Amino acid sequence: MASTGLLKLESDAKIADASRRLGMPRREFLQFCATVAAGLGLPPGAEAAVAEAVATKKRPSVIWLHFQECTGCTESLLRAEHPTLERLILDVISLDYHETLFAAAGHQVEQARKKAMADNKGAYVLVIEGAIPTRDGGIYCKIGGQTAIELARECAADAAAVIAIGSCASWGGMPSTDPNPTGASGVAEVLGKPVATIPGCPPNPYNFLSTVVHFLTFGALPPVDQLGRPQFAYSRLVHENCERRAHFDAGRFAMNFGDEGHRKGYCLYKLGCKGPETYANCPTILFGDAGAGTWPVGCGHPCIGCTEQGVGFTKPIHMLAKVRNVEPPQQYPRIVEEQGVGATMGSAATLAAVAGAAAGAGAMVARNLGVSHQQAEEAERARTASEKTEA
Ligand code: FSX
Ligand code: SF4
Ligand code: F3S
Repeated sequence: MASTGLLKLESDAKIADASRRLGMPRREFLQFCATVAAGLGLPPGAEAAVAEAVATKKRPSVIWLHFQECTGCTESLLRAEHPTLERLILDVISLDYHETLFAAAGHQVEQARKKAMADNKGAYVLVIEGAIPTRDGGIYCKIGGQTAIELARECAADAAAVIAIGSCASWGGMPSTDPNPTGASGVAEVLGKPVATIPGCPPNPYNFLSTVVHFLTFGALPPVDQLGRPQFAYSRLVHENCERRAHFDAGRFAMNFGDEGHRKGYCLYKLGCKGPETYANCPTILFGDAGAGTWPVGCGHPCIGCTEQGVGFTKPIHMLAKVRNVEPPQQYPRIVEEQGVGATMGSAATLAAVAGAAAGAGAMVARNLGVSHQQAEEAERARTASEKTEA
């Protein structure tokens, strides 16, 4: 436990109640709050405020609309490997309307939405998943007789905050791919006002949870960039924190899927990795709490730029990325790294708490190269030798 504020809370009755409600040990609950606070880039001490807010504040009512999408955003929230995440998400919010998760259907559900909106007028959070078709009067997506345009406008009118979750809702995403027959558009464009966006296809559930926890703790959404993306999650290029970055700098590239460089974990730039022009914290926080390597590049696939308008679903996968802020060097230094362990949300929290890191603390965690070039060579030699022995 890194902070004295959290240590004091360990024996607090409110925290005990919240831990019981969530079915997790108190310490785990507090550590998770510290992790979220660090991921948000909050200053030291804020983790106690986050824990108190999650434990005691009235859960904000959330109206969740689905338009043009694959429901992957919802699936990624609910299918997280670690049960804590989905439990926390469902505990910190009161999900009063969600078409996928509601057991009821039809008029009953529409009434539930209207009631939640009336009961929480001006205080509910509207989450929109999916793009909004705008062509031909918006007829390509209708729910309960209303177009997605009408529903989005009606529900946004009395919302305290609007969050566009996923790339579809953020900027059109996959449904807006050329020639975009339905005129699929992002939420901000249709509402004509800025909204918070959490792009990604699907987006990382931690980024949604952290955004909601910020709202719960401070009554406002976290600071965002000019595209509405929370700065704590989208201020760094994937390329800046990628575990294969040392290979990029040293000029070691996979040239084909399955070739020697690919098997050794070399940089995927020449296979079309869009990490150098995509802003997201994927390599820092990973996906699904399932351990090291659980993100696209970690699994050996180039980043397709799923968070980035103009890159994901627009640029062909094999096309070389524009290297935004670091040009490839003319000469490559020899780099020999120690074996790294990789950063997790937990280690980001510890680092932030110890160092008192400010904005983007989570994203600033530089990951060591998991396996150095030398070690990769040795592993390859050992693998070849054992294959020969088996044969
Ligand atoms: Fe799918 Fe969501 Fe992609 Fe879109 O995520 S994972 S198509 S961003 O709106 O459901
Ligand atoms: Fe990682 Fe892709 Fe950058 Fe290579 S190009 S270092 S694989 S983000
Ligand atoms: Fe998407 Fe690239 Fe992250 S494809 S999930 S932004 S690594």
